[in-house]
Amino acid sequence: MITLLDYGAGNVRSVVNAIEKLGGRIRPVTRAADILDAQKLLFPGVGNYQSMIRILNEKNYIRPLREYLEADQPFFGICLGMQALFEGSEEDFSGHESLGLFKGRVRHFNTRKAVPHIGWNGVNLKKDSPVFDTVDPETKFYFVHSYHIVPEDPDVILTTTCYDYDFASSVQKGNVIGTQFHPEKSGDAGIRLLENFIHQTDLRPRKAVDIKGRGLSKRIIACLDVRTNDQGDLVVTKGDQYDVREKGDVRNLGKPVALARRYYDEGADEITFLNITGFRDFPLKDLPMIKVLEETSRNVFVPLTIGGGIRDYTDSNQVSYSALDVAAQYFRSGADKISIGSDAVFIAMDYLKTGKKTGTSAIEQISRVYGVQAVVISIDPRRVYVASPDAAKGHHVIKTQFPGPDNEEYCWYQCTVQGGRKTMDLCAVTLARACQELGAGEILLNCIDKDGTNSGFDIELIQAVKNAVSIPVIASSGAGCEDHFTEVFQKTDVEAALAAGIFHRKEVSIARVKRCLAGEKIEVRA
Ligand code: 1PR
Repeated sequence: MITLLDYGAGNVRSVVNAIEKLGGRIRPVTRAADILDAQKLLFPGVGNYQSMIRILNEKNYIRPLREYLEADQPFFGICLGMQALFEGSEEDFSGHESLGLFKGRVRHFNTRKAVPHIGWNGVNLKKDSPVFDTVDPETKFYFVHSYHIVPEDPDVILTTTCYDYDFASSVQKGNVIGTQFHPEKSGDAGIRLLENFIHQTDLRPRKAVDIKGRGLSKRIIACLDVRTNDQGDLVVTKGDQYDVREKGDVRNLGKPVALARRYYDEGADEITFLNITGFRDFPLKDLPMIKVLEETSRNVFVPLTIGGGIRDYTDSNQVSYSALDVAAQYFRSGADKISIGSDAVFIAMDYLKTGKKTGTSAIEQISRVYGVQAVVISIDPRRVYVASPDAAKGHHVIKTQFPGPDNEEYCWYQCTVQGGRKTMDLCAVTLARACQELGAGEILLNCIDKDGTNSGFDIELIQAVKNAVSIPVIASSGAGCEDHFTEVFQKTDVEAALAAGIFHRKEVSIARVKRCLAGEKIEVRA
């Protein structure tokens, strides 16, 4: 029996699904006494350290947790669940009591690389621990965090990972284990780690070792644009420059859950669902998408992002829901990140007009509760050609290598909302920067001109946005062959590339893309 400490933030569904898949049974902690009764305690934490520690204090969990840990009983802390073992965090200004089992604090990444550190990275193993039994040393695990632990005692370090510099990526003392990475999101290797935890009786490390792992991978993301067709079926569709109809009908490329499973099996590093008509529906009434997440997360153990319709909403009975309510439902259903499209444009325009953060926008609220890494901004820009920089009226201008129809040498990228139906007086570069300031953790950069064309990513757009922000950027739209992925990673510093059409139509497999990248010495997850 595994006792699960769920303090109510983020996606614990995947952990539960993984344990149940392994034949383990879960008992949730509902009162402090359940902690002391546990045989094995699993503490998955996502989001914000301060709100986690506040909740642990409010529920009077600190004292029983300390007692449990000091008795060297089996414990597995994931992400914040590991950070909580230390004496405090730079993310916490409240002065609340932490567990303090290990000496040391949690610090923000001090790097010029993109933060959050998101993606599949290797580990250097320092101890021969039963939890790593049967795990290939070249294995990569999924990380998503802006803060990392700095233990005072090097003896507690189980693994280190390199992100610009080496940091402690997991710890172990006796039967108490904590990982910064998410085993429940790390495919088969992560599942094996959890399996070792639930099935081994003695988890204590046997001896010191020094086994080197690999570096951070560029991520390959499969994207599923989902909507209801005219017959009322929820289908994966795909547009050409956002037009998803062919001879009047919505293109039907398959079922969302089955297709996501296929991409997981084929080695996708992440899967993104975009509910493309979410701008006119209300997600909390749109139960099929919630069901899609619930069913997908049962068998798919890589990160899931969901977008479409995430905004404040008042229903016909005048009941109001916040974007935070919508996001919370998605996280509970198995999503790891939410993606905001149209609403991000409105939020950014308000912010740029006043120069003030209200603290109430969807971006600010969701990142405050769930952490910046949980908030992706999906940008849908369209290229606008101009004869001179002045004609762009203050928008970020690019001197393009691909002149316009009237030989214009300059262009800017205009934001759109409602799936490209409405253009706005804002450019993609300014939107990305404003959203980062408001607390977004990643940019999903589409391009309407390129979408579905198979002509390659828009390198000029991608370079401009990547240079403007310090959060990770996912290049999207236009992939037509494996060389396009090589091109985008060689010509820009993006952390990930996303494609839809070529994967749906089986023109190129994810494995082939990765083989091609590996051949060009670009680090990928095998
Ligand atoms: O505005 O918050 O409700 O979110 C709606 C979301 O739906 C946005 O993220 C928006 O990008 C997306 N969306 C809306 N309409 C469409 C459409 O296609 N008609 N899809 C749409 C966006 C772009 C990518 C696509 C890549 C790669 N699709 O998702 O997967 O362009 O395609 P390719 O590899 O085939 O070229 P909100």
